[in-house]
Amino acid sequence: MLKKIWMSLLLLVQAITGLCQTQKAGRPNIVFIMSDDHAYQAISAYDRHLIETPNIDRIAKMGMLFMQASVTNSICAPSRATILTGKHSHKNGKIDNHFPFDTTNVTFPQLLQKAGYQTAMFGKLHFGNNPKGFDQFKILPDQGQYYNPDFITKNEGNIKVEGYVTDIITDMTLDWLEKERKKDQPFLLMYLHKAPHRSWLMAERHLDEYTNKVFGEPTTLFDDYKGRATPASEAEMNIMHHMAWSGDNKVFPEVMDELGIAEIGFDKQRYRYETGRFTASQAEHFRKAYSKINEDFKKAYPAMSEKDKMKWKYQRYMQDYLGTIKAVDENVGRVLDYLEANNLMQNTIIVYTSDQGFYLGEHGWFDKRFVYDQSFKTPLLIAWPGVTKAGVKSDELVQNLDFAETFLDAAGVKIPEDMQGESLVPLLKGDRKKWTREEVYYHYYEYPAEHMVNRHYAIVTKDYKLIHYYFVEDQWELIDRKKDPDELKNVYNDPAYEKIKKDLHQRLDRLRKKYQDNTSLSQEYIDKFMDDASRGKVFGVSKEKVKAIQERRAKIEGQK
Ligand code: SGN
Ligand code: CA
Repeated sequence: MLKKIWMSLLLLVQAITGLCQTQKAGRPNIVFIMSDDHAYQAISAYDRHLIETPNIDRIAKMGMLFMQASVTNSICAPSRATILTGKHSHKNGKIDNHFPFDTTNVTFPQLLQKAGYQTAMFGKLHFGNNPKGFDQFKILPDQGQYYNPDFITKNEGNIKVEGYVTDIITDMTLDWLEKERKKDQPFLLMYLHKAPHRSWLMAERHLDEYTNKVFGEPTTLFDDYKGRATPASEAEMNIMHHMAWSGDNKVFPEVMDELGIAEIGFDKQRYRYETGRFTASQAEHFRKAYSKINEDFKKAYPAMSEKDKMKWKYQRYMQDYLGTIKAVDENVGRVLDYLEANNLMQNTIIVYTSDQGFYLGEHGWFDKRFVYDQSFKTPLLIAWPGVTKAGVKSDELVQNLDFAETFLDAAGVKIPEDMQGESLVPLLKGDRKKWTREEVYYHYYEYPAEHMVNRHYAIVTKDYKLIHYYFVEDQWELIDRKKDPDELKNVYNDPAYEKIKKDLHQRLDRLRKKYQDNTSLSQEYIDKFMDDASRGKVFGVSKEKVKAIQERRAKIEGQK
């Protein structure tokens, strides 16, 4: 009897070690976690002053925290296209949120799938079409909804799920890991949150806590946009002037009527649309949580100065935005716990990132799009237990352009020659000498569009940014990143920077040649975009605005 027990124990130990060895030696699993508009300022591994995110921080504790990770084009769908294709926007064709993604592009999930990976995607994609190369997917249509969201699914058609979006995406992810994951195959799991995207509706369980918090203001909240090229002052993303009272800040429509406040921008319908999706009990909870804020606001509003209003809106913005992040952090914790409990940590690359950064009141702004730090930079935390040392920081200039090659490299799959990034595997292995990049390239296109950020391209080094706004004006900006970390001063015409400027111009030219970007947007594309914009088909732009832009463009075209 005793012998029998010993024998079975021995067999069990052999089976477990055997399993561990195959997993260790085999190709790594990839868990790619991405949220939407998550600023690095709102992750405690980077910055503790706004929120504690203990679960996201676990990834940095297990691995590497990238301090200078950035995107090539700070907007949602283009960033996702760059991630999947390993190419700059002008090469994969997805230059803005407006036109759909070209599905003839080759993406890294397709290549991994072909190489024997099991692949799944849950959450936000925002491409206007379904992802290729996935054995399973459940994605949000377009931007998706926070409460009781709809999903487009591979096998069940379109479904509506009751509950809170961040929890639901996680449930789907855990469900797949538990029930569909094939234990004999490596997997790629893309777990993609909608939060903390605008209009910032937090989960019911966080309402009471987060609607009562007070946050420190950034020093540039009252930026006057002087000392820079004109696009900073022309952008429509100022918290005071462009954030919607009801649609964003949850002032009840009847309170606005009572106070005679006009809604800002095109968001009049949104509050009703979003809250219209609530179940009766969700609606009641929401009402209750925001009642006190509305009551206090009603009393305070008549005596509020412009400055007071800005301060009030900033607090409201932070409460809601950070409230949505609380649920992201909790849910990331659930997934990490699952990986741990199921012996999946050892041979898995875990990435946490965002599709871009976000302004949390810096320069008085919300939203992104500019190459100025808070939107250009994006959080990036990577754990690869057993391969990447725990708790290290990297200052290298890595980009979302590098993911595709990193994952293919880690999986031992041949990297297509036309991909434009670099594998991060050497950095993750601690082999810094193999990493030689000293500058990165940026190009933002979506204009005229919501938030009205001019088209621009730039070279960014650790010390400087040289930026060219070219579409309606011909303007250059030079930022000294070390001396002016808040990016308040354009030193392009300062004689002290003459040599630096010349050098950066040459490097920018070389970079544009290397990536094959010549900026001359095809006339056909411009006509189509402007035509759509003037017919109200580009979200957030009016006919009048398009006309004014056409006139300014005609002027600079005439000057050429
Ligand atoms: C929506 C938001 C914008 C945001 C874009 C793009 N407006 O249109 O504020 O810049 O998405 O965001 S909203 O009133 O509809 O919330 S992205 O992350 O998808 O690129
Ligand atoms: Ca985004």
